[in-house]
Amino acid sequence: MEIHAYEKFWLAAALLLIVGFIATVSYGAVGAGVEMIDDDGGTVDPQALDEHPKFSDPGVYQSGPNEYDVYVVAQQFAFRPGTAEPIEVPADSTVTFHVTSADVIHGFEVVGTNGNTMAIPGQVATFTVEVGGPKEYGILCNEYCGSAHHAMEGTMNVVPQDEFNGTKGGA
Ligand SMILES: [Cu+2]
Repeated sequence: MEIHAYEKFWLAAALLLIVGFIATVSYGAVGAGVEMIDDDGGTVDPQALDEHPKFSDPGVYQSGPNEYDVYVVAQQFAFRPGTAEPIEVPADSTVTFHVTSADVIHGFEVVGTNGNTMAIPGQVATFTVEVGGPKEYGILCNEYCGSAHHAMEGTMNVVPQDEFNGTKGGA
């Protein structure tokens, strides 16, 4: 069977596009610092967060040298901590977030980092962000959660190590 030269060309071009699409989707999924959230964080009772060892007093806990755990509760329409008081972490550290919701589904995105997850009642989302030098980051809710969703935001301050005010739990 004779295949016309133009047809061969367009077949090859279509194939190249398919390979290109698969490559960009794969890069988007695993490259570029993107970390998939799975069920590693475990579950909690959203009605009993005040009995949880960490979510009852959400905030920054030290887990090792330059390593911190940050427990965040999202609730209509604020992040604890984050909204009323900024999340404060020292520069050049590894920050693992544990995020859950006390009421409805929220989003939790640390703008400009790889930190971005849904906050689901009963579920703890865990992901790690490497922070560099001192900088102020915005935090956003990016799942529609009610009438004041547009105002649900917060701040994370990366401060110089010698200005860091310490953690909860005295670790
Ligand atoms: Cu929201």
